[in-house]
Amino acid sequence: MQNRKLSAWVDEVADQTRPDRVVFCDGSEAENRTLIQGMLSDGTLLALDGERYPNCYLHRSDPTDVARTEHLTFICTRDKEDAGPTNNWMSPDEASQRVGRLFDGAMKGRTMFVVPYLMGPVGSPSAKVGIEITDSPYVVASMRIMTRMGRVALDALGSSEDFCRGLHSLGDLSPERRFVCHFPAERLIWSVGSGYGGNALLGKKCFALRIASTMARDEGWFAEHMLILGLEDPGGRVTYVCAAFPSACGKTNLAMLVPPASQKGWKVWTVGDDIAWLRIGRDGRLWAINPEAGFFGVAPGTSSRTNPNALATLARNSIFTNVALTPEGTPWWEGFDGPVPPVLTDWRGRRWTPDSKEPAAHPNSRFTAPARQCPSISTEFDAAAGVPISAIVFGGRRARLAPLVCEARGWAHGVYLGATMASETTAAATGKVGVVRRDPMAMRPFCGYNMADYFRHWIELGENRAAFPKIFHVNWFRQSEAGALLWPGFGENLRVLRWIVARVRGEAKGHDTPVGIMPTDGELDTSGLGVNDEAMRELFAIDRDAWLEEARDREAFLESFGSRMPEALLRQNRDLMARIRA
Ligand code: GTP
Ligand code: SPV
Ligand code: MN
Repeated sequence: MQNRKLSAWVDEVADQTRPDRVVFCDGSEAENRTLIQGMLSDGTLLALDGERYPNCYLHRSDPTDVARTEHLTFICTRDKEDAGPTNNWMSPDEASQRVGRLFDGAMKGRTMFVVPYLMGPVGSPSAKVGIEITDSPYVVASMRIMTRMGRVALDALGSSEDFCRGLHSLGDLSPERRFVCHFPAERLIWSVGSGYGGNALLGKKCFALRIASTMARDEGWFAEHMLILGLEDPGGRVTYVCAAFPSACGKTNLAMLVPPASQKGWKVWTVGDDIAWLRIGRDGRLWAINPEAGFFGVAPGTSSRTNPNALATLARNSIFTNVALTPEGTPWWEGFDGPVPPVLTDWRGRRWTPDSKEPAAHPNSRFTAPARQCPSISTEFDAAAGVPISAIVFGGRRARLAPLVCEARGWAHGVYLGATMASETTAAATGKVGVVRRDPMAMRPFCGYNMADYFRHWIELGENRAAFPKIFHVNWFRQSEAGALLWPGFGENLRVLRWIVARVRGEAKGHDTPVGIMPTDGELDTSGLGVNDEAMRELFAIDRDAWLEEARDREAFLESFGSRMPEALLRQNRDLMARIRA
């Protein structure tokens, strides 16, 4: 191996973890075939029906290990304040004692894989190299789909010492000995005791968000939990939009949106579905790349009605985790096309019938699929410079309060809308589902430093930048008093995207309300939508008492950060209260 820092680290890790053998992954087809073969023989993977799902596999994770574990995720800075009140903190010394030791001999009897990977398009000045050392072949096969893995990453690295190190071991999978630790100062990640998604695929949330967000703060860019899409109008002009929604709140679906028949001539192109790295271009605009190469998408709810592009993407070369299995050997989940099969094997491998009490697929079951297979993949997916962003959209899952769409009055107000965002919790993380919590910029679980400093970074980077994107807030999940969804969502969200783009281009007037700018009558195309006027009114209704309560809660949230909270955001909240009272 050419890279001295890398070989020294690999030796050091092998000395500590004591694997039976060390494999340097090159990302080749042959290497992948050998890995898959091994996993098929030891039961880590099950082959799916090769006719309908060529080169597709099912993996069942440990039943205690099915989602990110935020309570076991730590930021290990010297000073606790630098992690901030929204992160768990552990001192680097304590991490060495409590977590570091769990790697001692952890890979005995196992193979240690060294996985070089590139986050971002080959040749992009924004791309970054990571190295994950892992004892999980499932992680290796997943990283091969989710990143540009192997040779290509080593070539990009050369002899440079600039790479993010991630050490991962399945350990004994015991939740008592499960930790995900981040050392931003050293660009180092330790993950032990979990083989699941964001806990184990260290290029994703650990590097591309938690570590990268600290790099972005230091270097003047953004690492965000955002999808990237291009909206093409009937004239062929494409406008690029980023959107940050919390986990399992609709990023993948919006990124792959298929316009309904009524929206003739419009098209959505997918650049990314989960993470965006944004830099200021020479033209003063914000340019985004998707650091990933695959989708780790929520399976339940994915159907040819909601997301046909996802179904087409996952039909080959994909790994399914914790979905149910039909007797024909095809994957199944709640919300899949067609009638519910009379008998299935559930995500834990047990016989399941429609009378069974629990869902057949785990609510956080996922597909891991190559992005290039997506029918709507953008021609700019591999563009080294990325795409220029015209609008940033924040959004959450809120049954009440938040309107279908509103626009910020300017950059600081937009940062405020993102900073005070709230959403009902989902199955993407362990813990209670359906509880409203503040999830600023959808980054609460993913910001690698003090979120008050993160807000300051946002405000400062966008100050006096005329070419920066406009900021919006959306909510697809508002309900009627009776508890029914008011908005059909999915493909129909295009109508909201169209208004956003019209505002960006100065083609829609909008009207001012206490909470932001909303479409004026007739600006949101509702033709053929099937939503009655009453429901449309409810989707934009502002309940003043509820909003005052909301503003008080936001104030308490902003103040919980103490003196590090930028005054500009406290002022925005006071202004909101004044406008509601007026
Ligand atoms: P992560 O991968 O966890 O970051 O999730 P995500 O933000 O990509 O969410 P995704 O698009 O996978 O959607 C999560 C769930 O919300 C799925 O069950 C979807 O079917 C559902 N969903 C997505 N968009 C909409 C929508 O517009 N309306 C409604 N009602 N549900 C939606
Ligand atoms: C999320 O929870 O936001 C995900 C899935 O995208 S995971 O990779 O597990 O973080
Ligand atoms: Mn996500």
